Amino acid sequence: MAKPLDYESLNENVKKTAYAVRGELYLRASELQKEGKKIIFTNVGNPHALGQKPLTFPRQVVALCQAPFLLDDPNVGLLFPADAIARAKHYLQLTSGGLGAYSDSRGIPGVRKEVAEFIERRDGYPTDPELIFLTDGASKGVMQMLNAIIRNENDGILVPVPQYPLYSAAITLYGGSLVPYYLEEEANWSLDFNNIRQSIASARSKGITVRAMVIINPGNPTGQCLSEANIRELLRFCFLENLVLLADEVYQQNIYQDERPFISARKILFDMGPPLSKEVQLVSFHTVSKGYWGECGQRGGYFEMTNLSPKTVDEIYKVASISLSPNVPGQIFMGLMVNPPKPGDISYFKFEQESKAIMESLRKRARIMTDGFNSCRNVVCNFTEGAMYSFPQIRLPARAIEAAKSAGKAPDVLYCLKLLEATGISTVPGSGFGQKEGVFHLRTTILPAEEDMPAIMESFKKFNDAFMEEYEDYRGYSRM
Ligand code: DCS
Repeated sequence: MAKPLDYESLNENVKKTAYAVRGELYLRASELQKEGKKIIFTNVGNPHALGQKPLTFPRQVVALCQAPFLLDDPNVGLLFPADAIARAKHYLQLTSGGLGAYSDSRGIPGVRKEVAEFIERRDGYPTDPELIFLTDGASKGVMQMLNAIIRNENDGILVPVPQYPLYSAAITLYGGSLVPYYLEEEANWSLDFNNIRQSIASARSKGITVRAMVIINPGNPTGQCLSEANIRELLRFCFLENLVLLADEVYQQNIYQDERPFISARKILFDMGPPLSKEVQLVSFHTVSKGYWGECGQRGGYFEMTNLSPKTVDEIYKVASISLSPNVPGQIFMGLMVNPPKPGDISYFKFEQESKAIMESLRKRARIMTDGFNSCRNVVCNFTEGAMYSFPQIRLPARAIEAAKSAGKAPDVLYCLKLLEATGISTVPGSGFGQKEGVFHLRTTILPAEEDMPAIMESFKKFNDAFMEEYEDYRGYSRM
């Protein structure tokens, strides 16, 4: 008889869950690395792993919080600037026993207040710290909300395709149904409401109750920044269709063009006024993992809830309490991110200098990468307007598609595996994010060091053009 934790008797939802960012390509890359091959890990948006240096000020503050005895050292002022010392004392006072103690399950009240002040400065509308929960990265917040929404397999969540697989994975894990809506690649990955209406209608005809809609803005893996008009229409749509909007805004600092600055869904909702501003349920997510912080390993995040009833907030609090407390150092990083040094502070100049240098370099890298892809045979790529990724479409020759079929692999997986073997560049095949039938992509981050970028793109081009040479024949390509 199978034991409870034997593979055959595991929870089926666990077995069904797929997460491509650490999938087949990643495993093969790790193997090759063990064999001594140099791998360029562009499969995960993990900036520090690719050499990005941490910002000085937040690390000084957290170092002091972690080692509070340094604050009693008479030489502390020689090692740390006075504003970092003051801020460390501020956070230590907000905790009940320092970084080694659990906090409230929603996070430290004083940090939630700093987040609320940030949201008000950003949007021009106040919020209540009681509606903000701190989490271990945005991922945990997304999972908590999906868990609260999904009741059974007939509950549907509208998710953009291509999407970041956290959504597909968590929906499967909680036993709900993913209802895909396709982003329009030809229109720079924008939302097409006719298409969304069709998705909803088709789900309903199968007995699915569509309850929530996810947007990722700026987009992962697609890199687009949604226009204000698009988000307004989206909010109207959620209002009419009675959907809670889950706004994944973790890349709000990562903007590489000036035409469409980031505007939060929450600001647009309040700008629209009643009845929408009082009715549409919205949960917005943010993190310390992205932006010029890139502090992925610290696991800091928050979500903010708009138009949720106090009884619902209490239930979400109760469930958060099962995990006792989000990671406390992560909470302090969040406090620092939403409340960085201000003009006049001792650390302001250095902080500005460091953060601007990172942003300017990311902007250049976004350009080098998109231009590089567009210079390759049978590759087309929208400009990375925001976030951390490039998502080129690869027009695969019919013969390459056949070769993949006979190897029992998806065609884009075959392409990415060959790319990895030939160049060491570790990407994620588009099929891991979802894409239209018969169309192929790959995702790479724009995070390798700026000085390494031209060589990486050259090596990609060399591989791609040779691949096309090898597989092209008279029968044509996958469609655009
Ligand atoms: N939402 C989106 C859209 C993301 O891309 C990520 C991480 C998260 C949420 C969760 O991040 P944290 O839990 O760290 O806050 N992106 C992954 C990716 O695609 N590559 O690296 C990580």
